[in-house]
Amino acid sequence: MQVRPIEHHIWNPKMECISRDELAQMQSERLVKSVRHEYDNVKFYRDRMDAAGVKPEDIRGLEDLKYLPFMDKPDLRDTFPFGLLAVPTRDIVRIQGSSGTTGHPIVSGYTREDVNIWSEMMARTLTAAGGGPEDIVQVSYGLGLFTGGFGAYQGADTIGAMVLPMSSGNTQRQILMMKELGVTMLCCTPSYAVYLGETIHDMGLDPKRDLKLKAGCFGAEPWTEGMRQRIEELLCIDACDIYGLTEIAGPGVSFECLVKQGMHINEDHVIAEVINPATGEQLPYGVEGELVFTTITKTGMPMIRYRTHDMVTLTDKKCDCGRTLARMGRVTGRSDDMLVIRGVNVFPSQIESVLVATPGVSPHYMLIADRVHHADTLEIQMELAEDAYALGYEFEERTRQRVFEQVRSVVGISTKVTVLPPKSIKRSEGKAKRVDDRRKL
Ligand code: DLL
Repeated sequence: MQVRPIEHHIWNPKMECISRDELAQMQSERLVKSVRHEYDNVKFYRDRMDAAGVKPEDIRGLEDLKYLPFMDKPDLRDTFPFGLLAVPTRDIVRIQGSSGTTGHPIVSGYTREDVNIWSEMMARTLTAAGGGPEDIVQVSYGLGLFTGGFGAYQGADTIGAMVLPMSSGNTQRQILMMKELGVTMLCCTPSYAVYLGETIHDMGLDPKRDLKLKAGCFGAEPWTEGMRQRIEELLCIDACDIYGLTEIAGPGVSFECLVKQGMHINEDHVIAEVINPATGEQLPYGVEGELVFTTITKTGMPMIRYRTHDMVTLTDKKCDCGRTLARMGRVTGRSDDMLVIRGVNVFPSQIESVLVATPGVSPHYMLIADRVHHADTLEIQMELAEDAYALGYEFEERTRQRVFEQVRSVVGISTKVTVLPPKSIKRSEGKAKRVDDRRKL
């Protein structure tokens, strides 16, 4: 759904529309310089490179990136909190963090310049979604250690918009402020956007009549095209995808423009590679694999070949918006979030795309993996929308059967499909938790 005619605004045309050749040259120069800086200033990188037999002078440009060793989340835990800093702590002006999947916190330290670069990335992001000084931006990502809230705040501040730093939670109050202030842009997780949209309708409000929202930047968790459609219909806006991770900067590492065909990667600040997660081999554009980032302008806590475990496909084709920055498609899953059920790889996004395409089904769900008599089981807990639920048992049965068959045909496994009454699945105000793998207990 395109709510308004597209007008492409570009925050930094010089960088966002740079020629691919010029970009490669710039990335090469920045890589050489940053690898030298990291080798000289961070023991971790020195030890890793020495162990791999690579010297900083071996890295002469982009083509030599493949010789550098990978790093991964456990390296951040092992060096927690300051072991990866490339500058003295007095030069660090901010700490942000994330809980990670296993609960041990990881933190990233930012110099003043790192914060400025991140703000620029988010200024590009909001501009690409149609934002400008005339906008009122509601930040409903958590403001705290999580990068979502501060990132969106900094970006909106940089473009000169009016910022409403709500943070997450207190949904009724969020909606009241959205309405009374005439908020035009919303930043939160896609699952929270759906929840906000449903609550707006439950409160008897009509987004077209009562709100001034035009667009939103939604990310921090995987979502699907079907989910985009739901959000656009519920809130009557353009919903753009936005990606990032604490280790690299925060939100804004890549962002969608209103063409909505993949997220532009801020390649003047990071080098993106896609690798085969099993072998580490670099893959060409157009082939799905694990995304790996190397920072080339970050001075506080730089990252070399950081494995994200996010599965994506890249393209370097120029976008209709005029940007030349390579684009990444939706994150289709995480190499570590993938469930293996009776030997079949299952990504939660596959199930989500079935659910959102089934009439009467709400986009809230839970997947429960378990082991019964040594065999894996997967239960899909889903909800019907209020009006569909009112249709009664027969509709419920038909829908259950339909989801069961669709999942079997798309994913290739039989599941137990449980239909719950409307609003019984816990709503999230931040990142939604959608998988409960009880086999790990
Ligand atoms: O989630 C940063 C962020 C905040 C991005 C707000 C977008 C909006 P972390 O908490 O470190 O940082 O989590 C990073 O979240 O590796 C992905 O697995 C996932 N993720 C982030 N954005 C998306 C997205 C923030 N658009 C991890 N689609 C990443 C799918 C996403 N997954």
